[in-house]
Amino acid sequence: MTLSYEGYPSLQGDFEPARFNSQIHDCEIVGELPPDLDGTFYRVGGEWFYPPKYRDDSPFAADGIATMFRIANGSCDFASRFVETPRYLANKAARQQLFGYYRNPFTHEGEQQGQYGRADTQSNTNIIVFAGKLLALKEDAPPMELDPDTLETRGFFDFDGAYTAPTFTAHPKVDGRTGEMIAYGYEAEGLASNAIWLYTIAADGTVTSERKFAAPFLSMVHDIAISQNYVLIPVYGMVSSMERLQEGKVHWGWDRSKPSHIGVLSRHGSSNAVRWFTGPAMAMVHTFSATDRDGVITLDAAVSDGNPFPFFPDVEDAPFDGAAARTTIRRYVIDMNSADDGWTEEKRFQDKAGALSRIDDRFLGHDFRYGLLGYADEYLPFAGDAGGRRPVNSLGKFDLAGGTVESMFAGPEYGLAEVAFAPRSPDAAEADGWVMALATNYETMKSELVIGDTRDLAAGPVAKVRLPFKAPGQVHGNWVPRWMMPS
Ligand code: V55
Ligand code: FE
Repeated sequence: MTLSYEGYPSLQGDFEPARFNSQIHDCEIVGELPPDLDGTFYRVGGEWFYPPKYRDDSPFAADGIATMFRIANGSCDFASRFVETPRYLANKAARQQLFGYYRNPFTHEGEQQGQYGRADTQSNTNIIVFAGKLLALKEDAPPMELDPDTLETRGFFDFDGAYTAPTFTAHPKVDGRTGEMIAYGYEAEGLASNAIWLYTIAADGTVTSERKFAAPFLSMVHDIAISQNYVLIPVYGMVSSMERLQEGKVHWGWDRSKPSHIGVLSRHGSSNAVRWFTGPAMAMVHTFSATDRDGVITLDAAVSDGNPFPFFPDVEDAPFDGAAARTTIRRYVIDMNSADDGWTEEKRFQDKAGALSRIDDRFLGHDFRYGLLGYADEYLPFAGDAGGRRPVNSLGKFDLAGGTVESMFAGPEYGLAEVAFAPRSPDAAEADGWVMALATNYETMKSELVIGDTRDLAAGPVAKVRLPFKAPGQVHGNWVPRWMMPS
C-alpha cells in the first residue's frame, strides 16, 4: 500500500502531520526564562501517523504523541515521542491504517474489526503526573504510563488491577490539598452503555472507593467538577448508541432535542445516589471548578449552547451552527436544599470565547477565585492566515468573583494552544506565577512556547522558547514542578 497524504485537505499546510520523534538539547530562547521556573511542561495531542481511513474522521482519532519542555536555570530542553499504543504498533507493523472511524470498532479492518478500548485507543488527550507516574490519558481506555525522562511507552496502568472500569477519563480531578484523585470511566459496562463508575484514589495510588451508577442517557462525559463536598457530572446532547455504531458512523452525534443534566453526588462515603438536575440544551465539555457552601453549589465552566465539534455531526444532519458552537464562561448555581431540579445560569465575559478552561490546580476541590483561559480577542490584530479563522491569541486570568480580567496578548503572529499554569512557589497566592502556552507562529510556521508572568500579563510574554519546526499537536498539557516530578 502506498502511503500518501494527497487528497486529505485536513492534513495539508498547518495540519501536515509530524511523523517523527524528536529531541532538542538547549532550545533557542527569546527574552529570558524566569530563573525560578523549574520543572517540565508535558503536553499530548494527536498526529496521524497513517492518514485516517475516512477523510471526515474526527481529529480526536489521531495517534497520541507526547511532548515535553524541561525548564531549569533559564534554559530549556525539548522532546517529542509517539505513544506506542497497540493501535500505533499494529499500524506500523502493517504499514497502513487498520482502524476506521473514531471509537467505532465496526469500521476497523481485518483482525481489528470489533476491537475497542485498549486495542484502538490513542492516549492523545491529557498527560498528568499522579502517584509517581507520568500518565497519558484518553477517555476510552486506561491510562498509558510513559517514562517521565524519555517519554518512552511503558504500558497501560490500571492501578495494579484495583481500578476495574475499562475506561478512564482524560480529566481526573486531584484535590489540591489532599492529593486525592476523583476519577471515573463512562461507557463502563461496554460499548454504548450509559454506566459510569466513579473512583477515589489516594495520592499514593491506592484505590479507596468504587461507585457505580447510570447516566440519564449515554453522552460524552469528557470532564466533571469537584467541590469540597460534591462531584458534578455534566451530561448533554453529544450522544451515541449501538445502532449508530453498527451503521458505521463516527462515535458521537449531536442531538439538539436532548436537555442537559448535571448529576450531583456526594464526594465522600460510598453512596451511589445521584441527583440529576435538568436544564436546556448545552455542551459543558470543560469545567473550571466548583465550590459549595451550606448545600449551594457554584460551578464555573466553558459552555456552548449547541454542538461545539463540527466533526461530530447532527444526528438529523442539520448543518453545523457556528454561533451555537461558541464557547464562553458561564456560572451555574445548584441548590441542594431546594426541591427544584433546575439551576440558574449566568453568562459572563461574553466577548471572550475560549473552550479550554483551567484553574490554579492547587485550589481544585476548594474555594477558588481565578479562572485561566486562552481566548480569541477579535479586537487585536492578526498577521497570519489560519484559514479565515481567528486563533486564540490571549491568555486571560479571569477574576470569577469580581468579574474582571487581566490578559496577555501573545502578539499578532501567534495562535495559542491551551494555557498551563506554573505557581511561583509551592505556597504562592492563587494564580500567582507563570502562564504558558504552545504557540504557532504564523509567520515562520514553527512553534514557540510563550511564557508570561501573572503579575504583569499586559506586558506580554517574558520569554519564548523557539522550536526549529512546528511542534506536534496538543489537546491538553500540564506544568509539573520539579518537586512533583517522579524520579
Ligand atoms: C475530547 C477530546 C478527545 C476525545 C473526546 O475535547 C473528547 C474533548 C482528543 O480526544 O476523545
Ligand atoms: Fe479536555
